[in-house]
Amino acid sequence: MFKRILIANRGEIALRIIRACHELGVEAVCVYSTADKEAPYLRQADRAICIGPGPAKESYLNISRIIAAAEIADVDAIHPGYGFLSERPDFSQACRDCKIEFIGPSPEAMGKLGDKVECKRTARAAGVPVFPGSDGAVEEEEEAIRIASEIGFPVIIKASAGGGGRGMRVCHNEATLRSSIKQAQQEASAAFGNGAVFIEKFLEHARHVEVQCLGDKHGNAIHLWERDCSMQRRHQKIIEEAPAPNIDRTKLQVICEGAARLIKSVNYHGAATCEFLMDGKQNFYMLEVNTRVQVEHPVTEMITGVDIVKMSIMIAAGMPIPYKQSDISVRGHAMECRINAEDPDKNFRPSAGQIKTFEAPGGPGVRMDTHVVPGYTVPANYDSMIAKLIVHADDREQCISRMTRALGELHIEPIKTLTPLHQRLMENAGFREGGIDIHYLERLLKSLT
Ligand code: MV4
Repeated sequence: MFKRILIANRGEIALRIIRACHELGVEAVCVYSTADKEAPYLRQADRAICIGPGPAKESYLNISRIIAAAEIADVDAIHPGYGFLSERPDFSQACRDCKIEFIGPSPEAMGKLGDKVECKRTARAAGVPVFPGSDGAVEEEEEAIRIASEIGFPVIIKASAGGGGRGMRVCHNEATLRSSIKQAQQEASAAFGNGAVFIEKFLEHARHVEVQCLGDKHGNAIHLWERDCSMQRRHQKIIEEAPAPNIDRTKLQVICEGAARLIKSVNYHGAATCEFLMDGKQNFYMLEVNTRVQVEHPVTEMITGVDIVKMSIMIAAGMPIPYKQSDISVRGHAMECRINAEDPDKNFRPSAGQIKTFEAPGGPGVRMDTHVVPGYTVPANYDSMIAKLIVHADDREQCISRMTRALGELHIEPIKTLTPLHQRLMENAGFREGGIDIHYLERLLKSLT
């Protein structure tokens, strides 16, 4: 096992990784920007090193400063968490060049899965279903028209280097497709330094189901079943749950096994998530692979009992995954509400400032992942997520009751948070029936104004 790890992140995930380190008997070194210098989680670390000012580009996104801190602290490995540098092959490569273990995939595996065209090709080869569309990148207008006439409208143009909803265009007819293709290439080139775009069938009403996977350095790959993340707004998930409600388990098993096969086929090391869309007939199509630990990993931890962050560290240290696929069973139901410092009544405007009252819920089946304490000031520089409230119960109905109870115990003042929205959603009939799609929340919010 490593002696010392540097955590190239901040906030709740930095604290989550500190905790995993300490349970493994590993020292945790945090880096921080001046905007985070008073953050109390830094005192849980064995050492904290300032790497620059508040703007992320000058601190949490600055590879040379983070590597310098890693050299000064003499760490064996770096955990990137999520966001920031976590999906950057050049960061994984910089760690390799400095003989520091990157806790996550190799730059090669990351690059292969991060490129959507390449990822789709790899998925197809592994027998994982993807949307019908172009075989690779689309160069010419005529080629795009030919493919669209084969698969039928609507189609979606996506940037191969895009992801998380960036660089996409939906086309409902030949005229818009013709006028969009060159624009999409130019936009992708400007935004990602890679103008490659591809086309696939566009699915109007879909659920977002993703599969948690782990791969180790001994050729083992397993899945930890799925999560449903359909409750989202502008590509920001706000509620995630596991198992995904009202889906045939046999079908899910096929998809989960496919996801594990895919990450095995690229010799993947660490935690990965394969994202799928599901249509109204329970057909699945893979979208992309996230090559990191995700925000919503706790819901999977609650239903499987597997510590995903600990696993990511053990795998990087060269240890085999201590589970066979048949060891992974699902117990009960788990749900996560993201507590963002945003005002849901003011178009989700960020609500930064000092938190005076912070009372966290507790009791059976309740987990609160947060770095916030009373008196904490939410910096304006970063993501607005300040806590994740995760609950676990025997079934979905009891899980919703437990979440309702826990939300009632959560008091954060005077800043605004998503808490009242979550309380309404727990009472919402459509949500309670478990049949929501990726546009549900936006439709609901529109109907309320
Ligand atoms: C799609 C799609 C419909 N059809 N692809 C958005 C994020 C990126 N991962 C891919 N995305 C989508 N791809 C096809 N062929 C709809 C979306 C999409 C979406 C997907 C997951 C979660 C939320 C979403 C919100 C809008 C659009």
